[in-house]
Amino acid sequence: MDYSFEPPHSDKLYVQAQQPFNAEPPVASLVEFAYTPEELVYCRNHGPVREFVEDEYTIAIKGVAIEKEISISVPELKSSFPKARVVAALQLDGFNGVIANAMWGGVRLRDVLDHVGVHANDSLLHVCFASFATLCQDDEYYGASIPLEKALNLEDDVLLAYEMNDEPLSAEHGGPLRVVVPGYLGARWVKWLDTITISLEESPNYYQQRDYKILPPEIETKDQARSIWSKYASMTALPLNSVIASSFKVSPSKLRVKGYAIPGECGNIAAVEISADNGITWHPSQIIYQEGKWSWTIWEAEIHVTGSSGEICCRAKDTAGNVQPKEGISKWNMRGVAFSGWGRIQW
Ligand SMILES: Nc1nc2c(c(=O)[nH]1)N[C@H]1C(S)=C(S)[C@@H](COP(=O)(O)O)O[C@H]1N2
Ligand SMILES: [Mo]
Repeated sequence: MDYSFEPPHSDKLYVQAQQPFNAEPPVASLVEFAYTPEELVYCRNHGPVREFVEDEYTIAIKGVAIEKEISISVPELKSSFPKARVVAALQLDGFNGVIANAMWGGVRLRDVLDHVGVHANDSLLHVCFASFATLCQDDEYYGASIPLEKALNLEDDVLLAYEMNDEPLSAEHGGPLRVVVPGYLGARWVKWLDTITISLEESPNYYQQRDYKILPPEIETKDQARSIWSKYASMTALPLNSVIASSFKVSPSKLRVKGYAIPGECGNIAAVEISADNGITWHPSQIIYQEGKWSWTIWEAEIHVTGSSGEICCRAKDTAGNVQPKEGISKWNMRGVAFSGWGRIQW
C-alpha cells in the first residue's frame, strides 16, 4: 500500500498508529469546544490517507433505479446543487471519548439522487458508497451503505460534504468529498468518496459485512466470528450514551464535572444526571450546548464529595423517556463497538 502521503497532524492528538494513520484527542480538551477544532478531530483510517486535486476529482453514480448514470466533478456538484449545512457529531463506532462535533457543508445526497432519477422511496434499496481511491487492510477498497430511505429523507440530512467547520474538507478527513450520515456510526461516513451505487443489497464491503457488527459475547476471535458474521446486522445508529470528560475540585468538598452526551435514535438528549454513589442518588446537570438534533450535548455539574478520591458516574435521558442503562444496551463484544454503559470517572 502506498503510504507516501503523510498527513500533517496536530501535536494535540495521541497517535495510535502511523500506518494506517490513527489518532485521538484527549477527551478533556474536546468538551471545551462546541465545534471540534480540526486539530482535535480524531483520525480513523483502514488504509493510507491520500490527497486529491478537487478540480479533477469526480464521482460516479450508477446502479438500479437510476435513469441516467453520471460522472460528476466536485466543482460541478457545488455549482449544480444548493449548499446545505448540518451540525452533526461524527462518532467512532461507540468507543467512549472518540467523537467530533462539526458544522458540515455540502450537497444533500437526496438532491443528487433526484437529479439521476432516484426518487421512489423504495425501502428495499441501499445506497452503497465506495472509495476505490485508496487500498485498505481488509478489502480492495473502503465501502459502506445506508438504506435508500435514510438517504432520501429530508430530515435525515445525509450530505456529500466538502466542508468541515466552514473550511474545505482536509485530506485527512476525506476531502475533496466524504459522506456525512448524521446519527450513524463513523464507519458509514466514507471518505474520498468516488462511487455511489444504488443496489438491492447492502454494500458487500468488508467494513459493512464483517467489521462493525455487535457480535454476541461468546465470540472472542476473528476465526469464530467468520462463521456467524452474516447472521448479524450491520451497525447503523449508535445508542444513547454519555461520557464524563473531565473533573476538578472547586473546593475541598465540591467537584465540577463536564462531559458530553449523544442521543440514540429516539429524539434528543433531555437531561444528564450524575451520581457519586454508583447510581443510588442522582443529581441534575446543566446542559450548556446542544444544536439541532444531530449535535452532541455538552453538560456540566457540581457535586458534593467526601474523602480524597472516588468515582462519579453519569447517565443520559432522551426526549422519548429512555434512560441510559448501567451496563449499556450491548454486552461486551469482540470489537468493543457500541459501548454505552454509564459514563465513569475516577477523581
Ligand atoms: N475511504 C475511507 N473512508 C472511511 C474510513 C477509511 O478507512 N477509508 N474509515 C471510516 C471510519 S471506521 C471512521 S470511524 C471514519 C473516521 O473519520 P475521520 O478520520 O474523519 O475521523 O471514517 C470512515 N470512512
Ligand atoms: Mo471507525
